[in-house]
Parts: sequence; structure tokens; C-alpha cells
Amino acid sequence: MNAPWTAIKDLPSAEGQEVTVKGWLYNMRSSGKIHFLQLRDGSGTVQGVMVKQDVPEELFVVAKGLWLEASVEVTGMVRKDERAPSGVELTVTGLVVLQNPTDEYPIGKKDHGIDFLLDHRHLWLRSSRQQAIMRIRDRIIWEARSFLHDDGYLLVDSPILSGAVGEGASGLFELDYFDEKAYLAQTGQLYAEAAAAAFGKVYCFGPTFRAEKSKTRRHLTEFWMLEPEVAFYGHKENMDLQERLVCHIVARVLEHCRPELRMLERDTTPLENVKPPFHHLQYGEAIDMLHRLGSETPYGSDLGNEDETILTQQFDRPVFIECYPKKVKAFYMKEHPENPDLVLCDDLLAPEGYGEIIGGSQREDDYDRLLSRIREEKLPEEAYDWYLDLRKYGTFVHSGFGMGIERVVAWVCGLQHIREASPWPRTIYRLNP
Ligand code: NSS
Repeated sequence: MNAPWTAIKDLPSAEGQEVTVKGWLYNMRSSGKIHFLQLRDGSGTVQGVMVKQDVPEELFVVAKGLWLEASVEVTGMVRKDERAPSGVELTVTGLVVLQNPTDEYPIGKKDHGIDFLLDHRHLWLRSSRQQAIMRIRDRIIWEARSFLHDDGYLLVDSPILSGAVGEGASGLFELDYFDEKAYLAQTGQLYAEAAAAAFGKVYCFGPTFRAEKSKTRRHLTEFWMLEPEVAFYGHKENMDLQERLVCHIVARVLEHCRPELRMLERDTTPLENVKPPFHHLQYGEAIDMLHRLGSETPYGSDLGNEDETILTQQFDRPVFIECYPKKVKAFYMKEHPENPDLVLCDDLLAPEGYGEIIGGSQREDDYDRLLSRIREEKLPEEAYDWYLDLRKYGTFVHSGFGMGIERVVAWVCGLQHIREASPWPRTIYRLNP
């Protein structure tokens, strides 16, 4: 075969030429005289039309015997077709079967339960819905990184294995590390803080782990977190950065991922609203609002998932909840200058009931206060020696945040559950595939 191997997405520019497509058969229809082969190669889909009288007879028979998801090389002439989504189809002249499955593909047209689909995640990823989600995920990550890169941020990765606790002692995955205990990172923040003292504007981005037994539609045990950390930024500048980042990501998804959003039947009107300025509520205002709306969460407690859902439904765009009580937040947050019971932090809640996508704060930069917080929380002091050093040698006002990628993907794609936002979701009940 001389016809050049061409990605399906590039077929429109190869109109009138003979090409070869390498991919999989994702559907097939036949009349007695024509096979319609639906092909996909990861870059797109195209219909191959095989006419009985135009190809050798054995080829027509071979095509008829193909099971779904057979891997194939199909050669054909690219022809304009107004009805096709990509505007072209392939008039098939050749077919090489790379492998024909021996039986029916497990994922069919009928409705499968979610557990069945998750058990078959390795195959489920081939479906057009999952492809749309993964493409949007890729776009979100790409845009987040390029936004930070273009704004002068340096990527400084943090370790996954660590001897120190991150967000608090609960929800840690502990493992034996030669003769000591190690933990899987819950956050890269403490390391990002050290890097901020070296490079000013930094971020880390990697997998993080929480052994929480939460069975909600928002929790995974392994998720990816993007964590900027900025020297000489206070609480307010920190929130401005979050707003700019989120607006940038959503605008670029709308610009580049229209076909994927259509595939997911995502109503894009709420996404078009994601523009500055976002709403802001102080923690106390949020509690008052919740009480008016029927929640019984007392002043002083953290907000529950239900509370977040209710709050986001009051606003047409993301909303910041600022300055939570110190006792429900992590030890490293900076005390509020006007109220020692509060800290300078923010949670950014995504609209339409999605809730928290970002948690951030200004950091405690005073050595003595930080040490006393570590003691109050009964954290192992030795493990934080190096972290305390940052307050000993040139301490500095600094702030940062963590954005959970799967939370953002679930919101932007309009997913019912976060597990579809990860290619290989990990939850309390799922470690495979
Ligand atoms: O616990 S966070 O609120 N904050 C931190 O870990 C800080 N150390 C980040 C920082 O300041 N550098 O988590 C941050 C975000 C949160 O808003 C969610 O979007 C996401 O991480 N997150 C999760 N996503 C999925 N599953 C779980 N379990 C989860 N926990 C947090």
C-alpha cells in the first residue's frame, strides 16, 4: 500500500487523495451490497464505505466478519460528504485486518451499570463520551500550565513520598519506608513554600493522596493538584490569581473544546458567565446565608458538601468563601489580623452545585506562631524542622492554593460524579484497573 498513513482528523485536507487510516472499528452497518465501517483512530472518526462490486469479493467477506473493536488498516479515497460530521468519508479500496477479536466487545449499545463500566475502564476509555472528557481534561491542564508559565511561574515538583504530614494527620496513606514510616503526599504545598523562597513565583503539579473514607461524588483517594505558591502575595492577591486562572481555563475550554462540550451535552451558558469579578462571602456571611436557606450548620463548623451546593446555587458564577475559623483549617494558615479565631484563607466554590475546586490561604510567616500551631495540633515537631527554617531565614509574606484537577474537569464537563474525570479513578472501593 502506497497510500500515506493519515490521522482521521487530517482527512479533510486530503480530499481527493488515497490514504490509509490505522485504527479500530467502532461500529458497522451493512446492506447486502455496501458495508459502512465506522472507524476511529483516537484523533477522530470517519465512515468508510465499502461497495461490494468495487472491491475483491474476499475483502467484502472479511469485512463482514469483523467484530467491533477489530484493529484495522483501511485504505481509501477521501471524498467530500456534506452529511458527515467531519465533512468527509472514505471510499474503501483496501482493508488489512490487524486483529479481529474472537468474540463480542464487552461494552455494547445497551445501558451498563456504573460498576460494570468502571470494571472495564480500560475499554470504556474508547467510548466517545470518555474521549471528550479526557480531551477537556488535557486542555484544562495544558491551559493551567501555560497560564502560569507565561506569567513567570516556575514548575518545581514536590515529592510524593514524604516523612511529614501535609494537611493534617487524618486521611494519610502510611507505608513502610525501610526502617521508618513514610506518607504519600496529601499536598506539595510545604515544598512549594520552600521553592517560593528560592524562585519567587512557583507551582507544583502532581498526584496527591487522601485516605479519606468519603463516598461522595466529589472525592477520590488519588487526585491531581495544581499548587501555585507566591512570594510577597497576601490573601487578596492570592484570590485574584485564582480568579484569573479559572477564567483563563474556562475561556480556553470554550474556545477549543466546542465539539467535546456538545458531545457531553454540556449547557455552556453557565460557563460563559465565568468572568471577573467572582462573588465573595466572608465565612460568617456564608453561615448566615445558609441559615436563611434552611441549613443547620452551626457557626464555627466547616461547611459540608450540602452547604456548598446550596451556596453555589445562589450565584451565577464562582464564589469565594473567605476567612474560616482557625480550628477547622490547617495549621499553616495565617491568623486574621483583626480576629485571632479566623484565618486568612479562601475556598473557591464552582457554580451549579459543584462546590469547592480550590482551597488556598496566606501562610503563617511568624516562627513562634507557626511553632505553637504545630504544637497545638500535636504534629510531630521534628518533621517540620525544615519547614520552620523558612521562617527563620528570611521569612516572607506568601500565599498559595491548590486546585483539584478532577473537580475542575467534573464541573466544566458537567459530570454527575468525579470518577469519570480521572482516567483511572481511585476510590475506597476501587483500586483496579
Ligand atoms: O485540602 S485542600 O483544600 N488544600 C490543600 O491541600 C492545600 N495544601 C493546597 C495549597 O494551598 N497548596 O485541597 C485543595 C483542593 C480542593 O479544593 C479540591 O479541589 C481538591 O484539592 N481536593 C480533592 N479532589 C478530589 N478528591 C479529594 N479527596 C480531594 N481533596 C481535595
